[in-house]
Amino acid sequence: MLTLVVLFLTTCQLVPETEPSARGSIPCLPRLPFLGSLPWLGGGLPPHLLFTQMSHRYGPLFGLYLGPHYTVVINSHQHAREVLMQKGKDFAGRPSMVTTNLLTRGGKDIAFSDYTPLWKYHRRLVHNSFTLFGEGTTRLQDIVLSEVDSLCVELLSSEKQGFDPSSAVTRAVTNIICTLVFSATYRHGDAELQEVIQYNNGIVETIARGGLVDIYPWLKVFPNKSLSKLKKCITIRDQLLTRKLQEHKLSRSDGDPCDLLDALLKGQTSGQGQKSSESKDDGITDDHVLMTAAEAFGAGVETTSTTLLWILAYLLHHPEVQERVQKELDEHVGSERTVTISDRGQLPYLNSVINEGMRIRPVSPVLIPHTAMTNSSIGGHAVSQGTRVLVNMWSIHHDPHHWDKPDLFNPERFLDHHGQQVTPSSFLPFGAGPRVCVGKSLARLELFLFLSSLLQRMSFRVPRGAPLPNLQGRLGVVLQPLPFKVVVIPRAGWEDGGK
Ligand code: STR
Repeated sequence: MLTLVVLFLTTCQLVPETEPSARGSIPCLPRLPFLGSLPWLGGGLPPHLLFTQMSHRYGPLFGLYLGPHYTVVINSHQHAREVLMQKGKDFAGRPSMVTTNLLTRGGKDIAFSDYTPLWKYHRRLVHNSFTLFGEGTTRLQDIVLSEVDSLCVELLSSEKQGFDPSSAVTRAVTNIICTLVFSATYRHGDAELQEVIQYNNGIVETIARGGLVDIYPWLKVFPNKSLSKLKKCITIRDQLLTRKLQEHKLSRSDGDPCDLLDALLKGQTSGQGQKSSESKDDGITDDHVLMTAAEAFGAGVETTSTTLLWILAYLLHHPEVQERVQKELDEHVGSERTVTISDRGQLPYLNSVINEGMRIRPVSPVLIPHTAMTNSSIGGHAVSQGTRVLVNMWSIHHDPHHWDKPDLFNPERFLDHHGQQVTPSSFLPFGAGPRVCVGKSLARLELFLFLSSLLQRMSFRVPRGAPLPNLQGRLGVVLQPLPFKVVVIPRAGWEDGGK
């Protein structure tokens, strides 16, 4: 055994430096032929913690080989800003991966598709369709508020001994996305809504990013339980969405688009969406429309519901924070009316609680991998085209040089001495630059409306004798809290569920 280890360690010194320009002087983990640095990445820690630990040894910027793929890991906000913003275009590419190719029909979506002119047009369409709901109308807010109301009623009539809030929260958030994507609103327990929730869960369970097939694509020829479950869920998803797409095609009108599917169908036949005869590109195809809708679910449901649950978990640990939010709500809104988005400026403490939740438990602790589209540099070190770049948001959000006691839940770090909101430069929960989250403003709107109404109408406590929620979390496709139970206590005026 010892000889093996020694052999192991000596061979890694012998690996010839085949890509000196790509390595530059960025410190790099040892590596072996074929395996790359994988033998040094064991130990069972999830990637965000492993990379944070390594940054203590190698510095905030280091390289490693995921099998054959040279990958740079970024752990400081300066380098993150350089890669995402200053040189955003240089690093806006995405690697091609087996699981995400399956999920998106080879990159016909927004999040995982490589950076091309068609992608830019496609992204703009989606972005515009969100603002179409928001700007100048209160439609988006009405959709969210109606789900918030039902969620409050459901929670207020829930089991008095304590219950797990996650399915109610997921259902509410899923319903919002259903309305935005294909104008369906489901009643509690609807079979189709249940189907959506189920296939989504299946995908979430099986797709956990960074699996071995994404490093060695040839592994996909071997039977693989989770890959086949993933395929099954994708088939169910595609059937449902194809049906919705057909319905939309039949009922199209010339007026303003009423949902995301409608907006994409309209975008297909105008501008760059059209198939151009001189180039190879097919414009926005039906596949693009389907994959965008599918992604809106995955991205819109997992992230928002997880963030809400993290914030609830922290509020259970910090009842004083919960009380202070409620005090702020009582002072500025009261209990006589619904909180609306126009109250956002008046509720700096609540906004800080939301920010602190996203800082301390970012749903995406390591951002989706970027790739260098051209030869470029990071922190003055040369980085060659094709290099993969991982931004470790976890270590940026827990950097002790920028955050005092980073492991402490303390919303006040987002307030200045006058109680005004501030946004520290080490806070990038949605990423930044050309690949910044498309759903950012929708997400912020939802988080605000959900938390303000929930805390206006009820208080959350740990059930008698139950433990406080575990704050460690579990990394699947996003960083999730482990299941926990709450008791809901109606606040004055909300004892019967609603007014
Ligand atoms: C969740 C499961 C699913 O059904 C579809 C998707 C596609 C979009 C993914 C989403 C996933 C997980 C969270 C992601 C999102 C795109 C942006 C978001 C990765 C896999 C984050 O970056 C947090």
